[in-house]
Amino acid sequence: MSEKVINIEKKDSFFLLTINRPHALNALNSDVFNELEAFFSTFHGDYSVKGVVITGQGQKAFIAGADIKEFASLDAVTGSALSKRGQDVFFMIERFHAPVIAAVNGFALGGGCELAMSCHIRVAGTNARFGQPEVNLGLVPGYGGSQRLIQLIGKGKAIEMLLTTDMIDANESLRLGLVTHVVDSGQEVEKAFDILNKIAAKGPLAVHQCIQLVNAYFDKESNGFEKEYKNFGLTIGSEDAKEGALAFVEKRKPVFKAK
Ligand code: DAK
Repeated sequence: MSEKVINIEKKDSFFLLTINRPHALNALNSDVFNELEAFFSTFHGDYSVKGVVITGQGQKAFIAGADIKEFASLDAVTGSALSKRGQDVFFMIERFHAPVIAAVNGFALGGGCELAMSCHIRVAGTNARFGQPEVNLGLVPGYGGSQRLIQLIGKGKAIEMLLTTDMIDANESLRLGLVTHVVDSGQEVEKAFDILNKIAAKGPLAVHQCIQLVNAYFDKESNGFEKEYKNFGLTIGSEDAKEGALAFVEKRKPVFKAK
């Protein structure tokens, strides 16, 4: 059996996933995808899990892209299949029932930037660098980057980043909305857990449904407004919504049960 490439630590109702291939700047190889897929398929819908933080081992790189040494032998058919597989794993992150936060420590390039963008929230350390350098290799992004970059920072800046491959630093990524917080290098994970702690006190079904609604906006098959009134009905009929209202009236904190 191959050695684990993701350290998985349980911290109360949260998980910290650390991509652990520092010799390759945490580049994404097939083992990383297998372990991400196993983790997110195991815990999807388990409301005792209230959030996940993903980071990279060390302070140099979050993830410096897909493992370049692994995809040299791919052809059009196998490459396309692998791209689809990677996209599906990143959709699992994007659709997870609880918030997934990328704590970006250093380089987030290519597939690393794509993984960060599939997370719900991104926190950057001051040494973070984001980029999509695929065209340097004669490639296009393969894990959703060409779409999510536009969603997050808009067409103009996205196309410039994709074509020039220029990296942007933490402050520029904050200005563009690619990340929502910049903290001192080394404090990314702590900041991510602060955010998770805040969200963990909310109604878990409602949190899940907010994630679904935001995703629906970008899903061409979905009507987000229709989904919103349907989800509203689901949440207001839940035990948690009754508890939320009662707790407000009784001036106490609600105790949600994900029911
Ligand atoms: N893959 C494999 N190894 C990598 C790597 C990567 N992406 N990035 C770095 N490394 C390795 C280096 O080879 C080096 O290993 P040794 O030579 O020591 O054995 C070690 O990490 C340290 O890197 P450097 O010596 O280069 O460190 P520097 O500080 O000098 O430079 C750097 C840091 C991040 C600027 C540089 O390492 C760099 O430019 N790295 C490559 C960045 C990059 O181009 N990443 C790929 C982006 S394209 C696909 C789907 C998706 C994709 C591809 C295919 N299919 C489905 C087929 C996506 C592609 C991408 O992500």
